[in-house]
Amino acid sequence: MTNPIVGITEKQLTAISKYLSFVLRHKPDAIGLKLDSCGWASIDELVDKTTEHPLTAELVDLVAETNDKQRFAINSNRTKIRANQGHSIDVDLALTPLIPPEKLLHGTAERFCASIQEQGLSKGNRHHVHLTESKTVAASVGSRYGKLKVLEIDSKKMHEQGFIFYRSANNVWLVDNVPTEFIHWHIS
Ligand code: HQG
Repeated sequence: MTNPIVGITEKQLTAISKYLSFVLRHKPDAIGLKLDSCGWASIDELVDKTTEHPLTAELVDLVAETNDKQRFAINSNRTKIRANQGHSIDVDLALTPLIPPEKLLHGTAERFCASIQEQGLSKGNRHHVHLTESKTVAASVGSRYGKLKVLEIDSKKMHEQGFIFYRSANNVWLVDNVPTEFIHWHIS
């Protein structure tokens, strides 16, 4: 199968993914690549120093985005890449910026909606606004505060505009805030 975006096969994508895992998790030295203390490498530098695959920045993006286990993270301005886990070299991962799905959900109560419509979703006392892929989770979170309202968030658009998303170990998506223009009100 050939990928229409860059004309590359799934098999080649897998080979590049394995190569990136090797370089970013274990042996950046093998190609003379420098990682920072959090494991990030410059995509330009990675592309420049790679000789065994026909690597481009677009291809790095594609591999990171399509990887079955989301092994890689790309920063918000798409200049850096790192492996999300599995390192044998010493890096400090903390929370990993991730590419979010196209839409995420936020469960809230109807009584908060006028304020949310005005100010967007804010994190309040928490470190982040909490979002989920699961309608069931959104419903149970929102129902804690009154009559349920589930909001749909344009997370892909937010990501494209530079918002940084994280996903906790238990699959809660986290973002600093959600301005109103990314919120859809039509569901539930
Ligand atoms: C609302 C639980 C007015 C927001 C769950 C929410 C979750 C606004 C409430 C995690 C607003 C805050 C978080 C605005 C947001 N005006 N209301 N501008 N912006 N709100 O509990 O998302 O048990 O702090 O919609 O599973 O409900 O803590 O946030 O209704 O993942 O581990 O203000 O808490 O996990 O409520 O829940 P919360 P949340 P834990």
